[in-house]
Amino acid sequence: MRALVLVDVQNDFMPFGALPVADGDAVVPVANALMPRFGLVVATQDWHPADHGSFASNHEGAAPGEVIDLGGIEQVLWPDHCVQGLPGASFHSALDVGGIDHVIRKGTDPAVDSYSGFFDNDRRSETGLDAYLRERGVDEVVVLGLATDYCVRATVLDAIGLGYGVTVVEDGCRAVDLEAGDGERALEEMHAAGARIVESADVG
Ligand code: VGL
Ligand code: ZN
Repeated sequence: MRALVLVDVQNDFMPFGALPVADGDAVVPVANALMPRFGLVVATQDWHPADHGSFASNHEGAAPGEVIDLGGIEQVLWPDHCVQGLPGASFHSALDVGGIDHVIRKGTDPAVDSYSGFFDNDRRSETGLDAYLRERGVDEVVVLGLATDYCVRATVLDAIGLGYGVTVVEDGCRAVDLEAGDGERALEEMHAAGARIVESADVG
């Protein structure tokens, strides 16, 4: 049994958002086209409290893009984004949210970030995604969304580690590319770890 996993298709990751991903809105029609082909569709939603430790604004003198130590883990600092209940945290208005069966909210603990849809970055807490999928007999996930080099990458690597068969829909992903090539390197890393990388036209 396979499931489609839509990663963080939220306003703040769109070109008009607070943490803009170039061409991020291009993933929306890809998601909409694939959803009807899946019996189960799960979406992750970055869902931060305003005092989240990944926000540069919560660290005196810090700027977005800097890397700090947050609870013993390297943390890139970001502009405030996906604040719980604010418009930036909503799914893109053109996303067919009626096709989503379940939403997993992550990044809710101010002390630790959660790029992966499965675990916080410190791996101490689970989001419930693994249990949700297992209860429904899912053994294969098809993943797309934002951003290739952060939340898609982390979700895919964790899914592989948890034993799922994983396919990444390349044209359904876009990267932050803080450093040029980060998105490409993330795709190579996911492939090397065992993910299949395909185009949406090749998803059966
Ligand atoms: C993400 C940076 C910060 C993502 C979330 O969805 O890839 N990136 N928070
Ligand atoms: Zn975030």
